[in-house]
Amino acid sequence: MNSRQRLLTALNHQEPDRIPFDLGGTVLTSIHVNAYKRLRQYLGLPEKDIEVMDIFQQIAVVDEDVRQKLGADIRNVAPRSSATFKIVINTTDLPGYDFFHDEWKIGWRKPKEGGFFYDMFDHPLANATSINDIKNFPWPDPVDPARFEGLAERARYVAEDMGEPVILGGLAAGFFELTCWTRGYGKVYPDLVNNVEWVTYLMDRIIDLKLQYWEVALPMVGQYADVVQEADDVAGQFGLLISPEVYRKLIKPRHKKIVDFIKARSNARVFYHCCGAVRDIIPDLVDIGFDIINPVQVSAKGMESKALKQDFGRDITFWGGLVDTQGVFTDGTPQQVRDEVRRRIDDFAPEGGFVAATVHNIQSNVPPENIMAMWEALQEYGCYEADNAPGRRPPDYWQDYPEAPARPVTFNTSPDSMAGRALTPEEAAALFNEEQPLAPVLNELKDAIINGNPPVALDKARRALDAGINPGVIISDVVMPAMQVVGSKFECGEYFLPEMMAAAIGTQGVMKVLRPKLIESGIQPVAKAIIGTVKGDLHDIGKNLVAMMWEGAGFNVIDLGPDVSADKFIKAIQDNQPQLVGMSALLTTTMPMMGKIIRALEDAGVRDQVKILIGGAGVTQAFAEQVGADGYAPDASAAVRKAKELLALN
Ligand code: B1M
Repeated sequence: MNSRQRLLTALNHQEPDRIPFDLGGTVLTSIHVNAYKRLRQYLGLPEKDIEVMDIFQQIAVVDEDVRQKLGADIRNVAPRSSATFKIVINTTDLPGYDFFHDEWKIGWRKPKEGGFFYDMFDHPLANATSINDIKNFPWPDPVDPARFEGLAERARYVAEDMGEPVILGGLAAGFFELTCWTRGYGKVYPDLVNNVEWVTYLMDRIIDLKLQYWEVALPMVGQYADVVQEADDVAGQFGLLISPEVYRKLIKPRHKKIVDFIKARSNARVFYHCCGAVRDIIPDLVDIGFDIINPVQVSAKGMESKALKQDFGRDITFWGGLVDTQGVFTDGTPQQVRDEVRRRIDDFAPEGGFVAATVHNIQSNVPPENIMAMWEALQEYGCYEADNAPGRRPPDYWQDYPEAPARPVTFNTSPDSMAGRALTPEEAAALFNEEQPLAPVLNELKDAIINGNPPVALDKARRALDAGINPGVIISDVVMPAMQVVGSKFECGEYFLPEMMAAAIGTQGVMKVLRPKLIESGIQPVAKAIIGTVKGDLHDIGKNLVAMMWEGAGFNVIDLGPDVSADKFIKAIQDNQPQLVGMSALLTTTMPMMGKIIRALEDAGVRDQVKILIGGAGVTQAFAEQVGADGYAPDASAAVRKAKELLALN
């Protein structure tokens, strides 16, 4: 069986000779250049200049010698937008960073020191307001012939001469991702609540470009297109980022439009990449016509491999999930990696419908020993023709492995970390004193905050001040309880990211108006806090939410932004004398930076002046203890309770 037959058999939900293996076949299943260099050394392969497959993620092109040694089945033949656009890296004009703008005018930067990736810092439509701003934007040409140069011949060569499958990439990223990248995450989520017409116009403009691209690419590759790639991250560690209802109303019909368009022009299977806890909408993905789901983030909530296979294994192929890059792959022993791989194979592989790949790209901190442990376990247990094939193992099979952990990945939902418990929405609503009803303007302010309408919230706050209402009363009787209602709705799954962010942005605007008045009347904030996402890490959505929730709880918050070094934290403490320091990190590669920053605060003699609270997707209570933080909170609402507990403010 050649690689193409192997993959097609698996996609038909039948068992090939062995599980198809993907390393470097897509920009979502590859390996960071640092980990790749170490892997080559470990394999005894000659040193060479590493070709970068994707400049943003700094992942490597997996060379022929490694492909041969490891038997990789999938090869990247996608035309890439950057192929037609000359990236010019500016090394001088942004202190501390190298940067460039891509053909969508999105700005990307990489820290000069210790940077692993290029990250977005400039969103060209961040300040756009009208439909004309979208119409007049200089969009890239999706059918620029340079994009397609040599594509048909390469596809033929890969399929016929190499006997490998052809995976055709789309135009840049998914339509929702491109919406977020051009507009900015911090704007798009609230737009989904209070700027729907505008933001869906933007989505549809981007979809037009994507369809124009597919219109040319699909017939060009023709019968050789085995799989085409689409992607849109709509989930985080604990669940969807947007509610299933909003997904079904705004995103699903647009995904369907794209998939229908592709399927009307090709027999290719459609691969859909979405990180995180996506289980709740897998039936929708099947309904849309997606054939494959990636990266199958098995450590996220509800993504347990056995249950996923049981519930959806007949309808969709799992491409990923072999070993979790957030868990044992980085920190575990090779034996733990082997155990996890064996377990995932047993869960996902029976009856085909499984392509072995790590959960997302192999990150820079994964040791080569663990990569090879993964590969060896795949060789040992991933052969369908062997006696011990997945699905045909003896019943006492796991007993051979007393050390095999039931759940090899630590999950960041430790109840110990919670300061008290979240209020129910009813309890939170009862914070508004029913016996002393609020003045009408305050009632309207409350509703505007809870319903995520920032302009109305701002207007009502100004009117309340004009009516002579004390700013301290506005905060204590309206803003703080309103944000508690919002927080409790978020924690119990009634609110998702868009609703929460819209409410928090409203509160931020209100606080901006109230703060000078508070100072004038001598009212002190509850406490002063500084917060930042640690150096090397650009994930700031969660950190922003924590900052905004703290503001809503009456804290004076100084937000240092993402990519914050120890020196910057120390200076901010010295300059501002806060009682609380918040740190956020979402990457296993940047989590250790939290410990380093705490050591630096100790060395600078400022550690004892502050309480330190940490959080982020992979962070756990145990990790917080290990690095010497004072507390951990799993979400923004809990971060308010924990902060108050640490500062004894209740
Ligand atoms: Co990235 N990414 N990402 N990403 N991304 C993750 C984190 C990942 C888990 C996805 C995966 O593996 N499937 C993975 C990390 C794996 C690992 O660590 N081993 C990952 C990776 C690998 C990467 C890149 C390397 C690129 C890549 O290969 N894909 C790259 C790195 C960039 C960098 O930081 N240098 C990258 C880039 C990006 C985007 C730019 C595309 C985008 C970020 C946009 C932005 O933030 N401006 C992005 C996104 C969106 C995600 C996922 C899909 C969602 C993260 C998110 O925003 N969640 C994520 C998948 C996942 O989380 N499982 C993923 C919503 C947010 C509200 O939740 O941030 O967890 P969260 O915050 C929560 C809590 O954690 C907590 O409260 C918040 C609100 O309730 N919390 C705190 C957070 N901070 C806190 C601080 C506190 C207390 C609580 O006290 C101070």
